[in-house]
Order: sequence, then structure tokens, then C-alpha cells
Amino acid sequence: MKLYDFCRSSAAFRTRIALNLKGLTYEQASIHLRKAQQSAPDYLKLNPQGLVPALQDGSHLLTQSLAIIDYLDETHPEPPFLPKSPVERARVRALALAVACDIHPINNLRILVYLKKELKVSDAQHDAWYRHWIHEGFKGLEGMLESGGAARFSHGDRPSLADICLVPQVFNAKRFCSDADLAVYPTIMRVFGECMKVPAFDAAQPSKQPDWEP
Ligand SMILES: N[C@@H](CCC(=O)N[C@@H](CS)C(=O)NCC(=O)O)C(=O)O
Repeated sequence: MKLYDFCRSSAAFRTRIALNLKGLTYEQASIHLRKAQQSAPDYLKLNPQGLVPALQDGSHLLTQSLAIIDYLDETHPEPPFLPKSPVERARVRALALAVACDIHPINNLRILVYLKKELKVSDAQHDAWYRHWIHEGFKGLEGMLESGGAARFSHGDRPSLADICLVPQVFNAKRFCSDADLAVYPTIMRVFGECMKVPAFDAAQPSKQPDWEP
């Protein structure tokens, strides 16, 4: 398998965690977002949305991290990313979607670039935007996690789709929010700490990727 990837992309980071949890080996092709390689004609032929990740599996080219993760879960069922019961599956999906649909998209690179280049916001306004949406999103996520009780991970005692989405979002948050800012989300940060003890999560982090540059 070949993953079209970028070290700092949190959607690609989700996919790396999923591949690692399944114990799958994969080749990485770096699409440098700051150099706008996602908009290069050759890449747009692969993914017309101009986003990473994309995953090539044989003759299949898959896009959208959650669709890729579902595909991996369906083709390699162990360990499963979702619990068995419908109500628990719904909870895990809700936690994952709270990140992937409600937090991540509004702080994505192209949004931030538009704010700066087209709307001419200052650096301070740009950073305020970023932090505002992290806090709005994390307040809700913290409450959703708290209501699930004192599990080791987001749901239960093994990593799920919810953790696969949560960890990259915390990495993103740490770029603009201090540890003190994030300490007001003790459940998110505790679950994040538990996940990072798992080698599949640790190996997927941005600074451990071949295309990492600080
Ligand atoms: N919903 C998509 C989001 C993909 C996405 O937004 N990727 C970002 C990096 S995390 C990207 O490629 N951004 C390029 C850009 O904004 O120009 C997914 O989950 O795969």
C-alpha cells in the first residue's frame, strides 16, 4: 500500500495510526502542503479534492481519511476500530465526527491561508481564530468523553476510531495553545496520554515521519 501523506497533516496522521494499529506496512509518498504539492496536476489526478491523505491499495485509490479507515477496518478486521453494539458504535462515531467534521475543517490549511491572504487578517487574529475553534470544539468533546465514564481510552480499554481522530487533533491544538490552555480539558489530555503510550500512535506522530521538518 502507498500512502500519500504529509507529516503535519492530521487527516493523514489518522490514517497512519490506523495502518499501524492493523499492523500493515506501507510506503509513504510525501505531498508537501506548504509547497502546495496537493494542488499539482499529477496529484489532482489522484485526488481531485487536492487533500491528503490518499491511499493506493493495488489498483484502488482511496480518499477521505474516515473512508480509508473504514476500508482498512473492513478488509483487516483485527483489532476492530468500533465496538460491537450499535449504541456503542454510535458513541464512538459521534466522538470521531465531533473532531473530523466539527473541529478539523475550520482550522484546515486552506481556511487559514484564505483568512490571511484574502481577508488579510493579522497574525494575532489568525491565531485567535485557531484557538477559538479549538476551545469551542474541545469544550464539547470534553463533555462527551466525561459522560462515558473513566475508561482508559475514549471508549473502553482499547483504541477506537475516536482515539484515531482525537490524537492528531490534540497535536494540532498544541501548535497554538499552551499546556495550561489545554489543562482545562483533563479527560481529553488523559486519553491523549494513554494513546501516546501505544506504539502505533507514537510511531505515527509528525516528528517521526520521513518528511518531517520542524
Ligand atoms: N475530510 C478530509 C480532510 C482532508 C484534509 O483536510 N487534509 C488536509 C491536511 S490535514 C489538506 O490536505 N489540506 C490541504 C489544504 O488545505 O490545502 C479527510 O478526512 O481526509
